Amino acid sequence: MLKRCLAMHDFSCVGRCSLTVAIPIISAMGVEASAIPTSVLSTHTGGFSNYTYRDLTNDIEPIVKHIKSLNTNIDSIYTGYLGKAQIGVVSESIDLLKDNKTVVLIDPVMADNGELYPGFDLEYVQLMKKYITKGNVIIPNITEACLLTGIKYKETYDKVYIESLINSLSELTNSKIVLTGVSFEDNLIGAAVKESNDIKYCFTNKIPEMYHGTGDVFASVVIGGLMNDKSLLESTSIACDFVRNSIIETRKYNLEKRYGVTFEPVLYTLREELNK
Ligand code: PXL
Repeated sequence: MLKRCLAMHDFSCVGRCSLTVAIPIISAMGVEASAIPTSVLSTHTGGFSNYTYRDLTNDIEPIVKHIKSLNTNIDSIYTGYLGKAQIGVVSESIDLLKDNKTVVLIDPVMADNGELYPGFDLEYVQLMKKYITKGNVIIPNITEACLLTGIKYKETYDKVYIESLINSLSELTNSKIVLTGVSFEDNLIGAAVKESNDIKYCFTNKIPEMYHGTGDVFASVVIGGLMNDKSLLESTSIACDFVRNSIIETRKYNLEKRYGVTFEPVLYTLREELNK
């Protein structure tokens, strides 16, 4: 049977991120993408102003109850950007919908480049700290890992620093950890993966440009890989290369970075990677 992934994120109408990234990527990887939009924004909040915001918190529970009543398979649940008031109900939704085989991937979306995103505060960080214990896999970037562990954010670091972040995260949750945005050399970037006791790394060529939504692209590929029975390390490696390929593609069009990466023309590479 085709696997089904339930993605719970906001829906940003313009500016590729969250559900407009998760649904096509998960689908392209041969996995059914179901989705619960937790809010609707006209654009994401990074680099746009005057965006609209419709909170759908009160719709989540009835949607989840109906889905539950269908007794259908939910092979994975993937959550991303959430509002403060939503973490509780999303956490309860996971409890209701999952069984002992469901993979729960939590991306603790709240910060990047040493700073919280607009609208997030330290109270949110505390809620996220508790919420990540629900995950089988968590996928923070370095800034998010620092906020969760209380370790000071650094722009230049070594392996000891990265591994102390991961080990401190392991004290907060039993989940597997993918720490994104790790770079020890100018020309390479990737992720550190802790599946059991040891920490492994995946790297790809670094393209020195920051686009919006690449964290969502990355995590969507990871859950797609896992749903294709790839290991966490293999899925992370596919994600690293896919983000790089998407950025290379995007540069051809010279678009504003806030519109996200032009991943659509390279979606086919995911099938190739899965068939390897
Ligand atoms: O890409 C993460 C994300 C998702 N959704 C919204 C955002 C952001 C990051 O800023 O603003 C609405």
